[in-house]
Amino acid sequence: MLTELQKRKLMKLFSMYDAHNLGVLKISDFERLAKQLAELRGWKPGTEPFEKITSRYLFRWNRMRAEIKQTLHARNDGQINLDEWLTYYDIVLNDSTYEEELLALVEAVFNVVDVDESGHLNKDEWTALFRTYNIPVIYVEETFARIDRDGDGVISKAEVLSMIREFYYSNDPSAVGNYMFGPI
Ligand SMILES: [Ca+2]
Ligand SMILES: [Ca+2]
Repeated sequence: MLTELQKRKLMKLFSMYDAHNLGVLKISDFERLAKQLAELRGWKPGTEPFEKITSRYLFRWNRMRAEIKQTLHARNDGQINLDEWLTYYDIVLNDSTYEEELLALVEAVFNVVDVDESGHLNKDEWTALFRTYNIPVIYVEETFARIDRDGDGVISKAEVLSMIREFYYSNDPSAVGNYMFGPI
């Protein structure tokens, strides 16, 4: 069972996907996120990197739809509502075999957002991530400072992966990763 803290965080994540504030997610939300990420690099539809990041988001969409259908016996209405979203995460966060899959998307996103391919994210890149995911940029400064654990002024992939693990899994209200995308 998801804890209340986990639910808060997953609601935040849902809102990051729900760019048009409709309360339901559609495949177009997943496609749009991939497209906006590709635009950070100037990748056009039909190019290999564009199709690669898009296929990762479509894989996640299809995975969610399949789990929801199987668990809730929900008919395929082409949408994912909040209850279904939480049901999906209740399944995958309690199955350790999914951890690698969850983190694979994070790593792929990191690599796209690392526009100058320096191997880490600077504040401009972190800001671009927030814009892409519909997170108010007023939270850039405080989240950046918290996630930059070693204080070297940039966010490493290791820092992101350890924080996102806390975001998904931690039940400790004081865990820094809870707030990696701003208040929950
Ligand atoms: Ca960079
Ligand atoms: Ca750092």
